[in-house]
Amino acid sequence: MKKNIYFNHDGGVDDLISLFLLLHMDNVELTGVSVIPADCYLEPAMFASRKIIDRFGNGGVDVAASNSRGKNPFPKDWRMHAFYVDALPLLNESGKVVTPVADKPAHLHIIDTLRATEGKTTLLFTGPLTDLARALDIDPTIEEKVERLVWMGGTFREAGNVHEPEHDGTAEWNVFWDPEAAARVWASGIEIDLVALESTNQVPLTLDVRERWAAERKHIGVDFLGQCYAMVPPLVHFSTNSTYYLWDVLTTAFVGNSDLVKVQTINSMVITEGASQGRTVETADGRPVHVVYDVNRDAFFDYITELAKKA
Ligand code: AGV
Ligand code: CA
Repeated sequence: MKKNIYFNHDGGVDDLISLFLLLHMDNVELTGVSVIPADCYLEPAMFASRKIIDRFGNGGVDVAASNSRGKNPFPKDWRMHAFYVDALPLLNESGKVVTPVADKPAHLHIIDTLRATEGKTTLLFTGPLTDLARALDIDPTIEEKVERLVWMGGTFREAGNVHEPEHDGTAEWNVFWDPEAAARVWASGIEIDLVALESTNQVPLTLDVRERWAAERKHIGVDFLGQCYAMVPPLVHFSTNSTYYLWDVLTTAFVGNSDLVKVQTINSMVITEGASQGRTVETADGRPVHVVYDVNRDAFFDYITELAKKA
């Protein structure tokens, strides 16, 4: 049986690769896609998403643009990545874009798509939760149509990945961009699976991975992985602020194959104010979230590379 998946992403290299991989999972029925301009610019991320669906999908899915705005903006350098993916010759060979833009903004598209889909849907979010928070405010009854939320976000470690003035470094970026949105979703009854930095730290982009994709580039999908991951900095000597991990790709792989990881339930809350805003913390009376804290790295890279070979 296929699982219904609705995918909301924010146009980073790993967000767009996630979309590509979802289109190749036998056990996934992709019901809708939306793009939020958090770690991207909206136009190139919309075009890249539609072109990826054109090239690798088989129709029937549209892409909604978000009009949500965050509290703490992403660095411009990172937001530029969507332009590079959108410009890849592989995605522009046909000279046209067929996949339609939805006639509603993302948060309303979520409501409509959940309602129009038979049964329940798993929400896969690889950017901030703003569109889901807004959807819940407008129509809280959509909760009954949600199987669970799988989110790339948060960490329960001392060290997050936000290195910004006026912040203490304890937050993960997708929470930090809009902490109130995360708190709103925490206040809902939706089951949450959190692919946190605990596990994504174990899947940095490294040179051996790049070399593997280069060696297997005769497969067009593996070449696509290699071309995309040529745009972002790998981990070589030590991790810097710009070092790239396969954050969202791990989250998406978890949707396709939960055997790759280990999960633990933690009661938690989201800090929305002050120097730790965007931090997720464990508290005894907090709401339970299922935290992916460990991954079989080799099995993960094998899984995504094999998926890419289906392209
Ligand atoms: O915090 C990880 C999230 C993921 O959804 N994003 C990137 C992934 O798409 C933000 C981010 C943190 N560090 C980054 C990020 C970096 N060095 N480059 C680009 N984006
Ligand atoms: Ca992302």
